[in-house]
Amino acid sequence: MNRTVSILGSTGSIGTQSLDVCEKHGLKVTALAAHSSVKLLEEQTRKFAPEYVCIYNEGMYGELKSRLSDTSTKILCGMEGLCQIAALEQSDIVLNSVVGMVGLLPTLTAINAGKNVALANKETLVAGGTLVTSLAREKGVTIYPVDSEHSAIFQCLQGNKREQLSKIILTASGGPFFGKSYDELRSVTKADALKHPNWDMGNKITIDSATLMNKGLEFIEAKWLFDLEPEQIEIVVHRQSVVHSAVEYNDYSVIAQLGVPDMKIPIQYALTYPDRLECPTGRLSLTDYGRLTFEKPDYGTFKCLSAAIEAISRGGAYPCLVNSANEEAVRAFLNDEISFIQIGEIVSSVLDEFEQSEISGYEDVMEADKKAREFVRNRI
Ligand code: MN3
Repeated sequence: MNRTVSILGSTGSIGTQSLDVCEKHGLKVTALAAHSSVKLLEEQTRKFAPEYVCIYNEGMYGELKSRLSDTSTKILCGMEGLCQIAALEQSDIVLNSVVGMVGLLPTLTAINAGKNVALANKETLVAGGTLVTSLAREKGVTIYPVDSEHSAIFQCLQGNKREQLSKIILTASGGPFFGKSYDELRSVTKADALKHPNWDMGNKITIDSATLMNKGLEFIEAKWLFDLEPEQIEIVVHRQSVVHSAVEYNDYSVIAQLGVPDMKIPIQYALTYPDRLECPTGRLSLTDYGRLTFEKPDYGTFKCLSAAIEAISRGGAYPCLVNSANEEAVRAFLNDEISFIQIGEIVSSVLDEFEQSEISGYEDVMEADKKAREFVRNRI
């Protein structure tokens, strides 16, 4: 396939799988960026020979430069490098799979440069939803969702009239603690939380899946991507992760997208849209599964989920505040500074702590982000 791609976050789980897709279908990789995994970034650079690479962690710039001194790849670093890669003239599509709020500025930069974006960085839309969607409309660029649920919805919208959509059904695996009571969650350890039943992902998103914050972030992401009211989004726990999400139209016809739980399918569709090419995941066998189940989420136990929905219903800076508070709380949990249930307590408390404020520019997002992180650090 004749398409040129830049990949931000190339050494992470989505990044490495994206490179597999590029290799399999002959997409040209023109730029790679990683946070701090110098060794893997070097390997990727040798294999794909991009024109540019960027290491976000500036302290590792020297090491990367010496490792790649025998190549012709140009080496960049920091946020400036990330943004330079996001706006490269020669790329047709920018895949953003950076972890966290850091991904927002590169997304805005790519859109501003008229690039289509394959978006795997959910914090981009959670924190800067208004900014990102209005800029994308203005620049006439498309955001292709990489997240499996949003890719499913995007796929279910193909060939139908958007204005006849009545709601979406966002499926959730329920994470490793589905069915547990709030009291039972008190004794959860880091090792328990890092085990996910269906998906193999990075640490941050695995914890977010255990707290169901991930589904809360996806709820907000869906609202922005598909221009929905919060009331039009229903979350359904579906333990098998086979139905990746569904949409309901005005005639109550429900269309779902199904597949094996493997991120390669949505990654590939985002990169090769509208083509559907062979994917190395293998076929879905419904009879191997036999039964698919659907249940309501437990909003009382999984406080992060209810907090995220409340945040987007209130609007303004609240989604950004809960997201940043969550990033800080997850970091603290992974550093053994707080317990599992404290993540939910901290994220919910942001809703009581902060007054309503509006987001009218990038600075407002940064300001809200800073305030939320300070608030969390002071509580730990
Ligand atoms: Mn997902």
